[in-house]
Amino acid sequence: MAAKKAKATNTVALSKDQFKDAIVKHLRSTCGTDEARANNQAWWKATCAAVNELVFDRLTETSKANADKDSRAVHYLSLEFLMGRLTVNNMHNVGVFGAARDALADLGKDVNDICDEEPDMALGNGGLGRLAACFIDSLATLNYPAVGYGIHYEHGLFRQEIQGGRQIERPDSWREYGNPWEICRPESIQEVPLYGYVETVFGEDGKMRKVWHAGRQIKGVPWDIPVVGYEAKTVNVLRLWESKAADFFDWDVFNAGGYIDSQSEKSQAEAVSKVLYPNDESEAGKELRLIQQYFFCACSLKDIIRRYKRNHSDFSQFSKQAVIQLNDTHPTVAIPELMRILIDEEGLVWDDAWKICTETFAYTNHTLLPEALEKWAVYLFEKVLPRHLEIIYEINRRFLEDEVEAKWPGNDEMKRHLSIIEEGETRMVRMAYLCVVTCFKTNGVAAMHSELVKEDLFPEFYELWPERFVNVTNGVTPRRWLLACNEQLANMYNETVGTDWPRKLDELKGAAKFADDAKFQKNFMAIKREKKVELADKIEELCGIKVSPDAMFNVLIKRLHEYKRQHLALLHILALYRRLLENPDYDMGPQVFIFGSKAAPGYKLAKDIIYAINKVADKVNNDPRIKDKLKVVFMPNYRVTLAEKLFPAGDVSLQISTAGYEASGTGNMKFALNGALTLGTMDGANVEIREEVGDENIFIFGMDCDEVKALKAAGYNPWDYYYGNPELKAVLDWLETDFFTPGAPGELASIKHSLLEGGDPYLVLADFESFTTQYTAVDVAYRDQKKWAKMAIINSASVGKFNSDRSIEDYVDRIWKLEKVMPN
Ligand code: CBF
Repeated sequence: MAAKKAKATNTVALSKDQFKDAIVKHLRSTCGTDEARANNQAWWKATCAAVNELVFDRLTETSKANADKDSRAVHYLSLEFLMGRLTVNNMHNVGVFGAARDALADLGKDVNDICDEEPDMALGNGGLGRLAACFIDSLATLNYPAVGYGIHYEHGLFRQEIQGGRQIERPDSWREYGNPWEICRPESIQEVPLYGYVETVFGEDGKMRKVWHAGRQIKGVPWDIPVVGYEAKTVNVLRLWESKAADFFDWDVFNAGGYIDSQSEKSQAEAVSKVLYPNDESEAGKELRLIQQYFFCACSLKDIIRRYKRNHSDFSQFSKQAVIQLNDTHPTVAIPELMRILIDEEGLVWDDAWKICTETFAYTNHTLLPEALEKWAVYLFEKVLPRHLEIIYEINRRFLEDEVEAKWPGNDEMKRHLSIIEEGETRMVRMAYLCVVTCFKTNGVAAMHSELVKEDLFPEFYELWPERFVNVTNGVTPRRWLLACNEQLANMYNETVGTDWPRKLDELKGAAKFADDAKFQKNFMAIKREKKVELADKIEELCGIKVSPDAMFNVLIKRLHEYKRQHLALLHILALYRRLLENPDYDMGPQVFIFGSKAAPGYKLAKDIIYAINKVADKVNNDPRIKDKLKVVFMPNYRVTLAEKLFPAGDVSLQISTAGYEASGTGNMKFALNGALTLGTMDGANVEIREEVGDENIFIFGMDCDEVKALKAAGYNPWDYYYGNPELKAVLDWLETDFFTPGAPGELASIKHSLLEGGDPYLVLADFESFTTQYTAVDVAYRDQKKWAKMAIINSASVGKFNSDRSIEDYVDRIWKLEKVMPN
């Protein structure tokens, strides 16, 4: 066991003693302290510096190999990279976790305490940003040439505090005291123009040219985060752009006494990379957001072109060398920017520039929600990016006059419908249309979602270009989401199926044959219990609530949104509570409901739901009448680091979105991998999880997508459900009383109103009965621990498909067409 355990986490790259020497050396030479005086911050930084000795070597080798081979690379443009912490992940990937842990132990330090010093790099909102982080991990692991491009936000997603049950947002400062993982590259600074006007000029050859006279320039300073492949030679780069004033301090104004004004240019420029917009699934609608998008696209394109020009004197090979993946519509402005560079700066004619763009860009759609499909007001574009608007108009004119006219001759209504410019009181640029019109591939993120992208979102575009639409089902990296966060289960799998599974997750299948084995079941459930004990301790530390690890842990962790239906779970909790109050012997096993979620600061109902969960929790957890059979926990400040404790400890994974609304979900995959059973709707990747684990090992409830559409078409009336189900009526009415908010009746009423007067847009009431019924089945199944163990093992062993390495191979095969550069 011991030998296998060592290999489990590492191929040894440094011995314990070498690592010890490296840490001690860096305490002195990097941190300016020594073993006797260093605090944990310094120990952490010295440990990172020791790891970086290996990382930086590989980084240099990788960039040299890529340059020498002039390899085709993918450029993943994303406004969000939700990286979490890097230390443990990098130690595992580079092969020194065991050595580092033992070296620190010898030096009297606990690896967990040291790694706890690292703030989360929370440069993303949720699923989309975390997916980007998993993808760059997999690209490096698979040795594919890739660069991630994003923004070096000064403040990542806000830190959530809960005060009196309500969410309070606090700024997140992830690099206040320096971050050992990033390298500033001033040699690659870029200038970005903004505002101004466009002039038409005629050259001596009589040819017309457009010249954009920018009103402002800002500077993009690149910070590189090394992305370390697991047991791989590749270390790729995540390049994040920080905005600075081009000439940041105006001495003339300062000398003339304008102390404040001299700083204003600087502040305006720095505002661009100051904060991540905390709106998940919805457009921020701010000029600053458009500037953010353009800023990082412009910097990244200049960077890509600079690298391309090292080996090429014209653009004929550009699309063979570079593929640019647009992660959602956020980086769409890269399209007119590349057109502008090619035509205005490089002198290409329109057709040649357009051909390059249509062969270079690909687009991933992550949602069908209309409010998340970005549209920018034409007037805003005109103000901030006047030349880009002209280019978009021309793309649109050619698209409508050539392609739409050819397919639907004389059909003006169709032209209006498909136009990249939406007419109306405020004319808008439809960014998703611009993507689909340009990109050689458009993909959805789960099989069902990709079908809906074709059928419901872009049906006419699909009719025009069926070959452009593909699916790539999401995945998660098993290195972070099993190996690093659940060492106990990882070791058990090493014993059972060998140590290749962190790369080849399908190998876990080998464990399924032990699903009936009593000893295996016992060990598997003992590990689950250990993780639940760890979580219970964390819950007590953070929330002051005692929960029993023997209760069934139901976990719902994701951004707060009505379509994700946290309030459906809340109604069910109220129903259980009511049943227990009416009959203290009501037959149910002890249950804990655990929530973790951030609400966008301006999303009132989402914040009300957080408040309601906390108020219900206060009451339920302190009610002696129900004898601890039910507990409710809201864990504050849900983020990657907390997720790493929650996924391994869950028994039931709640994936309860309205069918047709969750594009994929990735938490569902992480839970199943760690042996939780899904209670979910036929939505997103739940559908594919069910295919993998089998119908008998998952709990599906509620309407499917067709039923949702049919009910909406027939005219959904939530009052029918309210009056038709006395329990539902009772719990909704309960929210209006002051039972949960003594002395303040009506504080929770907004939830009821949204579900009745508000029309219940996500059909919570329609699915309530099916949900509670299926929950009874879950409870019964859980109480048969042998049966449950079998189901949990099958879940964990069967989800090899959801390895993000597989997703990346699908992207390579269907879209990117890359070749590996570094050897395996
Ligand atoms: O594809 C990754 C994830 O993206 C979202 O989070 C998004 O921001 N649109 C979706 O909501 C998830 O379903 C999806 O898994």
